[in-house]
Amino acid sequence: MATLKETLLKKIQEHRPRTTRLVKEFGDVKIGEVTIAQAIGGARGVKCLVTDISYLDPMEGIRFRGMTIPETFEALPKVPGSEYPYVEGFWYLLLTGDVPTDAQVQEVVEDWKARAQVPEYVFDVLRTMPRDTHPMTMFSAAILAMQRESVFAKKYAEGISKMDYWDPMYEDCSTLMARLPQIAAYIYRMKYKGDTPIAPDPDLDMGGNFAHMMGIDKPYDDVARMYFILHSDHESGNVSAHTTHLVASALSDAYYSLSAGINGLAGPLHGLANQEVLRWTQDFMKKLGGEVPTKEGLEKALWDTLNSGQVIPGYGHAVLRKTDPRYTAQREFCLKTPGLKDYPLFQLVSMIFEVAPDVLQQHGKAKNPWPNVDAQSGVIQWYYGVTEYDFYTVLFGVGRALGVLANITWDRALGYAIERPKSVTTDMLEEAAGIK
Ligand code: NMX
Ligand code: MLT
Repeated sequence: MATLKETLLKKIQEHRPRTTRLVKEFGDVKIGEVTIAQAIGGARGVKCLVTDISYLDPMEGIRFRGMTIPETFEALPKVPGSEYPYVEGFWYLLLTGDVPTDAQVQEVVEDWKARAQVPEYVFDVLRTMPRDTHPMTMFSAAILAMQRESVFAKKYAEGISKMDYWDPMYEDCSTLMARLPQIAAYIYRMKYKGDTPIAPDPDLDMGGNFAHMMGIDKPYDDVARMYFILHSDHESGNVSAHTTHLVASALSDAYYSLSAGINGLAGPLHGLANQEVLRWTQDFMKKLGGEVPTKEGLEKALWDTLNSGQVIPGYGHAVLRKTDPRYTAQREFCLKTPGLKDYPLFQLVSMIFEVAPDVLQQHGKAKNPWPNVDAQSGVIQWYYGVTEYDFYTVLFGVGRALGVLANITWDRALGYAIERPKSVTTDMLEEAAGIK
């Protein structure tokens, strides 16, 4: 059996001529134009990134390597006794585009175990930080602290052929993936559970081990697997993926690049929205003395939020124009899980789903009035006892690492250039508009 790395090399060698040909023979072919609104408005819809790892259709939602979310969950080998697949197998799929066999999944499981030992100094760094530091700051700092171990940085300094960059990048990315679950769980237990970290169990897969290190019983292992896979990738233009790609394009290694991407994920318009959703719903329920509100009460609260100039967290999207299938996948998990289905917080989140799209449509600003992934994810965490909602974006970050690290491995394999778009001045825009 070929190893994952051997399979990846074969895929890279097969793919390289496609990229080379496109640039050499068809480099002048236009795939879009840029308007003034796009230049000022966050480059929305500008097609200037390439990835084969996932694609986001506005109406259908995400496909990982061509597969929808249900198809992905269906196709991948499952952990024995679990309903959800190995995260390790999903990593194989993202990197190669192939659904792995059981044996191929086991190779990744074993490889990650061999790389999993988190260096002691990482815990030291975390422990020196004030305990009220946001967990995303801790997570990013822990990743950055490990940069001294980068194989890519070392090989680059020694002098390595451009054709081989992907190899040490793959090594760093695999090591990061193997270590992130323990770092995340350590932050959680140190910060919120009276400083009681739980040692990893080397007999468990990534999702199972994460649940174990969090100190939460089944089916939280399946929740972890589902959560990491759902949050992994959302093509390349979102802030965390784009930032990771941008930083890596300067040939910064995976540690520098992922830490930067995680910092972008920590923004409330991006990953932090899942914490904001919980804060918003909890504040709201508190005002009602813990009662599930009426639809009228909810509608008023939504208008109050909008009228005070704030966004409704968990709603809207820069690309999607329908309900996020990641929202639907998590909603279905709630509906099929006894206890969760009738859980008051889930009922409230479901009621927001009934009321908010109409309110947002009447408000008339958001191009997409439907919920995104963040509107649903916190409820599940809360139900299983992770009520410290500051932590939710760290969970998103462990998942997001899968996508962005697979992407930067391929970036180096295909020799993507340093990213450097061109800026213009306001005078130039006014001249282009014919008003100057
Ligand atoms: N509540 C209130 N107003 C909104 C919302 C919302 N949920 N979504 C968009 N708008 C407003 C937006 O602020 C903008 O207002 P203005 O013209 O005054 O600047 C207007 O509608 C047009 O924005 P769009 O073009 O629809 O959205 P854009 O692509 O700029 O931004 C988001 C996308 C996701 C940043 C935006 O929908 C938002 O702020 N949503 C709430 C935060 C959120 O849920 N973020 C998580 C996204 C998913 N993730 O995990 O990263
Ligand atoms: C994501 O998962 O990155 C978010 O949905 C944001 C995006 O795609 O822009």
